[in-house]
Amino acid sequence: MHKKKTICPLDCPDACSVIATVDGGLITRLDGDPEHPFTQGFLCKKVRTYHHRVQSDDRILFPQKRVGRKGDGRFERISWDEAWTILVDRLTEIREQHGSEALLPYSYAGNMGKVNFHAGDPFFNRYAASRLNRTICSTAAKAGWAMHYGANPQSPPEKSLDSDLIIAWGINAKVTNIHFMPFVVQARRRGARFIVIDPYENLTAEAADDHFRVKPGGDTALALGLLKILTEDKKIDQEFVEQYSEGFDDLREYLAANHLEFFVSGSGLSEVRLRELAELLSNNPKTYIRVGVGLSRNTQGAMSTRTIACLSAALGLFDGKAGAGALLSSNSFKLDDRVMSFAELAGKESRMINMVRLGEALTGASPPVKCLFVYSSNPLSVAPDSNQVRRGLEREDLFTVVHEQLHTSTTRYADLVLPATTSFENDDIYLGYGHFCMSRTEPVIPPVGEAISNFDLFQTLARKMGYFDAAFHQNVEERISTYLPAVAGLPEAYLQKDVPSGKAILSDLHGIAGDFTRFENQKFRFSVPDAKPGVPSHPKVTPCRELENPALAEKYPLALITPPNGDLLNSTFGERFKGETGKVLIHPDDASAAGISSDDLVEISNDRGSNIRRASVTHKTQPGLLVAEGIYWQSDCSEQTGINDLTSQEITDLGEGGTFHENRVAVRRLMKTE
Ligand SMILES: Nc1nc2c(c(=O)[nH]1)N[C@H]1C(S)=C(S)[C@@H](COP(=O)(O)OP(=O)(O)OC[C@H]3O[C@@H](n4cnc5c(=O)[nH]c(N)nc54)[C@H](O)[C@@H]3O)O[C@H]1N2
Ligand SMILES: Nc1nc2c(c(=O)[nH]1)N[C@H]1C(S)=C(S)[C@@H](COP(=O)(O)OP(=O)(O)OC[C@H]3O[C@@H](n4cnc5c(=O)[nH]c(N)nc54)[C@H](O)[C@@H]3O)O[C@H]1N2
Ligand SMILES: [Mo]
Repeated sequence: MHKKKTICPLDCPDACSVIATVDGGLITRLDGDPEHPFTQGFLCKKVRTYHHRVQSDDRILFPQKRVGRKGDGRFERISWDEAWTILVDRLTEIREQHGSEALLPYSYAGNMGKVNFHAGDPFFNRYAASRLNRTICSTAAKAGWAMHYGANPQSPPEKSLDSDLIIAWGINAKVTNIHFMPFVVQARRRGARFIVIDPYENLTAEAADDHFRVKPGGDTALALGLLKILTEDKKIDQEFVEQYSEGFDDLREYLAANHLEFFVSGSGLSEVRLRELAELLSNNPKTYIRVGVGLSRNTQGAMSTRTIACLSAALGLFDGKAGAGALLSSNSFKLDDRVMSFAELAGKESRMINMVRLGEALTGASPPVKCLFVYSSNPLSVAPDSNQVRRGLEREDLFTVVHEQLHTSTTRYADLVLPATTSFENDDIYLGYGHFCMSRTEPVIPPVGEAISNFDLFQTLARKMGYFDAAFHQNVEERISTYLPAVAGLPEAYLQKDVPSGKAILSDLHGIAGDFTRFENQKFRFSVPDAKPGVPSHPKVTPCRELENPALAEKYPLALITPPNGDLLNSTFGERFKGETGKVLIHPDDASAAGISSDDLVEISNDRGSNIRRASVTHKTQPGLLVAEGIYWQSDCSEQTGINDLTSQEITDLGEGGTFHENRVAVRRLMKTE
């Protein structure tokens, strides 16, 4: 028996260091690493049992080809030799007959290791395939934030230890950033207040001192209302504004030109509550705001993070004082991911397809997509408008390859399924985006069955396709060595000596993070006139396209948000809940209007599709708002839909992100339970 450290590969800000106990070649136990400053010795409930997934009977052990109809999920085992032959023949034929852009790669965050995340990029560039715009998660939030704050490193989470007020804004930290919570607990022991700003009382709000129930998409109005009160009461940090920022006057003029009532009504809160929050902020210069991506998943989502960045700056939270700060995504190391992608192999720039619009791409792109190559993603469940994605995947003339660890909702539509290793079987490097550490990892166990990593898949495929560029001859070690010099913030010592697997390396940028007094030649920009045509230069209330569409509101009276729950990581672990509908929270007023009681099966629907869930009638949500947590898989019988049958392919105001939390729907009771 021995122990070995690795890093959790899941897409989560915490990027935990995990201690695996290995006995007889099998992982028998996983624990959080007490030496990692953010993991602090504990794991979330999903990852404590992750080894059961790694060693599950459901693992795909060999390449397989489809024998039934698309969607049936019937496959037969083939050899890797046959798999390579099929791949090379089909990819060559598709390029000859339809051009290289007929190939669309589709990948996201099944594995956040830098090597494996980007492993396909050089191959697809060399083939000159359509490029995938990977916008499904946080591009809107980040684009909004960066417009005013720049790409500077943001306030480290440890700063909250000295805070008097901690705000979780649009983030369900107890579920999605659980290792932030010990900091909150410690600060509260010292007397700090912890508040949550969220449309519903999520698990984090339940544990907080107060919950401000903003309306979905109402954050811009809320933050501007707060700014108006604070500016007029002379409670903003004048010194920071004068010395370390520019453009505040434009914003001040806009605030003065609008009545407080305008912002109050846009926020969904009462004026009394807004003033309470303004008072809390002005009484607590040591405020730390943890900003989530949840508030950016609507058509004005980037504007929300823009406004919160501006509010934080006006409060002086970026002047380096103890206990003050705001964190959306740490930017702990400055990276140049292009080094991993080998863009120069492409020759020409091929067309870009937004991953949020996969449904559209598969059913209507011109020239058409003829091959979809999926790895590290489960698009049938996670991409919006699943109905259209499914119609695309059903196309007989589409050749679909899925490289996966176990059969998912998407593999059912594959022509070729290839076995993928898990991170426990790979080398990689990982960077946390909710803290300031990075780590190297080595395999904990050998590959299971005939599984290969993303990296080995694309290196081998490239050579079989006759690509002999230097990039395709690198091993993982060499790929990492190409990359590391492009990583700013990496301690010099790291490059010179061996660092053990899973050990945390703290970024050199940690000391200056979140502190404009220490950024060279950088000012916080409250107003950015030259950003992009059509984008307001300073924060401004602008309506959400679907939620605030009056014609739609008449037909579909309720709003729906679809945030994660604690059992799933996006759709990963869906295999543990096959056939599960998931719950939908509904306010008692809406429930009684529709004759719905708790535990009734209800159908939620709109023009895009429908999804059946079990009702939970509760004051945790607000009137007019349904909350459906968790992306459960569509079941093996194709009748059972997923939550993304209801979500739209509309994109955000900046960053071209997904709008998973902006949906108009209707709801009806299906049957009474005994
Ligand atoms: N257990 C678990 N952890 C996860 C994930 C998971 O699926 N499960 N997913 C991971 C991934 S990929 C990501 S990107 C992160 C995402 O994690 P978060 O940053 O927490 O984002 P979301 O979970 O989308 O939403 C967070 C909260 O935003 C709220 N929200 C929705 N609309 C609005 C709004 O208009 N305003 C405000 N103020 N709040 C709003 C939702 O109600 C929800 O409570 O979590 C990661 N961690
Ligand atoms: N309704 C709704 N939809 C959402 C969201 C939401 O809040 N609401 N959140 C969105 C967000 S923030 C995100 S980030 C996306 C996430 O979307 P995805 O990145 O697709 O995430 P997962 O559902 O976790 O699927 C990852 C798949 O990759 C596989 N995998 C893991 N590691 C590897 C590997 O090394 N190689 C290969 N080949 N496969 C691997 C896993 O088995 C899993 O099936 O979902 C989005 N979809
Ligand atoms: Mo995400």
